[in-house]
Amino acid sequence: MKKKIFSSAAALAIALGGLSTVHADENQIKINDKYNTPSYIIEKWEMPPKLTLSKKKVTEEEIALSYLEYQKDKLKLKGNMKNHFKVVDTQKDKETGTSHLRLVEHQNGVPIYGSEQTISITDNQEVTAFFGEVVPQEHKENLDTSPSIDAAQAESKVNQAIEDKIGEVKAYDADPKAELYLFDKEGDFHLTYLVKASTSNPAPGYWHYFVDASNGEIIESFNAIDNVTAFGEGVLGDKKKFEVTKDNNSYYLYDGTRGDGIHTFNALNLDPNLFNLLSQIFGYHGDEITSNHKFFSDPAAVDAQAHAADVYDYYEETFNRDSFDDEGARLISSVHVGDGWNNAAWNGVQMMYGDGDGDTFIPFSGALDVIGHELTHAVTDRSADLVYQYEPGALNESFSDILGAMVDRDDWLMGEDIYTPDIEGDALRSLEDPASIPNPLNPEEGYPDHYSKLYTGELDNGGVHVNSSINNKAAHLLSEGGTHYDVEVEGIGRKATEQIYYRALTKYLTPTSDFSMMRQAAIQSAIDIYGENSQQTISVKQAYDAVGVK
Ligand code: TI3
Ligand code: ZN
Ligand code: CA
Repeated sequence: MKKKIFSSAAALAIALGGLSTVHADENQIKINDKYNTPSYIIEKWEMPPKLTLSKKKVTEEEIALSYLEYQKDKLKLKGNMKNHFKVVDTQKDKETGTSHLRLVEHQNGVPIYGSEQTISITDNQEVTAFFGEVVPQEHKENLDTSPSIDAAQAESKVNQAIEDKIGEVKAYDADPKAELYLFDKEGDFHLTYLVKASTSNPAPGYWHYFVDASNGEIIESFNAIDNVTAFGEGVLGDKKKFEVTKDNNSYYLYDGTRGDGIHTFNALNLDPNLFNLLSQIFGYHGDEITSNHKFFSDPAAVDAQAHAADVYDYYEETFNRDSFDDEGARLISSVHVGDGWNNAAWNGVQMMYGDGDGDTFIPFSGALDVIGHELTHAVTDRSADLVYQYEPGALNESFSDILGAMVDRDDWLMGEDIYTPDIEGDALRSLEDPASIPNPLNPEEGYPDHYSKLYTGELDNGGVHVNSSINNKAAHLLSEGGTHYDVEVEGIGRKATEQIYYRALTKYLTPTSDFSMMRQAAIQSAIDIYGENSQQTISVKQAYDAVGVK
């Protein structure tokens, strides 16, 4: 026995804790508030010699149980420690020779969920550390430990609950398995079946359900999917970080941390019309995009995933909206739609991105404002639901441009990042100066910036991508101010502007709303938020006067 000169604190520790080798300066103990039992004990403890007299070499499990016996008052337990603890794992540390045992506390043979302990034993059979949580005798001795329902009943209950949540599960990745646990729900122990189930379709999940074994009720559930941050290079060669999921040893582009998830697929250059059909009718999105490491090498996919998360966060932070349906709907994107397809779209179910021909466009997911634009189409579908032609259609496009520009933050151009890679500074559309961009329906002119210049033909569903510019210009004037066709507008900034348009879209407008209703909805929204006589309300009227909308 190695002895030291005891400090008074060590002497006290011995007086309280009984006999064993104690090194004063190294001893530490922490007691948890919940049960008043140790969270950790650091000390050096050897098994008393009388117990080691027999010829047989003692096992590590025996040492651990003797140690627990020695600490049983602190652990607030009675009886044989063999009935309270089961060793579930032993790992021997090659360098130090120390064995690390993992134990689970039991009552009447039923494990207590979360009540686990680790005990470290050196190669000369000294216990050096205890960590964990122990539920004292008095909290567990009267618990009912015989189930009234069986495992199969619990499993079918959970199967139903998962399908209610994510839809029909055709095949589980591994059969759901029920295990009996005592589960502490807000301070009360319940005898439960923990059912774990793994799914990849229709939604990825590693589901954990606790089913009360006395009545079959689900008392707790969560999705313990393994989320990790991955990396990649975007379309513009910039470094991106985004959330993915680990499945066995491969990673795939599913972010389970936002709403019901963000998931990106590869459409394998399928024709846009065919892909659209398969997507809408069969729920086909393309191939899963996987990687063996945390680096993803498809720039279009990297940006689709990262930008969808950015737009999700924008809606959540700016409008407290949980995805496009405000109920966390999953954001699904497919990249590589078509062969050099020069467009992007929301098809009512998901986002579709072309790769561009490389000349006029590069892959559309590379531009944050494009993703903002597309997801705003989804928001519009779930709110004002503006019909996609003529004036309501132009407003539909305009909301996508306005909020897309807001997500992108510091410019008033649309698609500048993916448009004509060889030409600097140009864009598909400009909210600030629509007339500076050639009108695709009439290349002699720029986009209209006043109601008197409304395109009245039938191309492009009645000019939805062209007439949108009239409302775009009003939004720009409202935010930044300026004089337009001799009408002066005082700017109220982006923050107030986005709130006014979002409110108009989600609270006032309807499928057939036209420009004049848009003006009134914006006024009404400004009054709601800022008051009748506010500058914001006055500025809305000035902005619509300036573009000739009454
Ligand atoms: S829906 C949206 C997608 C997008 C957003 C694309 C932002 C780029 C940037 C969109 O505006 N698409 C454009 C679009 O569909 N069209 C217009 C119509 C005709 C006009 C257009 C303008 C396309 C300029 C290409 C270039 C179309 O292609 O049918
Ligand atoms: Zn659009
Ligand atoms: Ca932009």
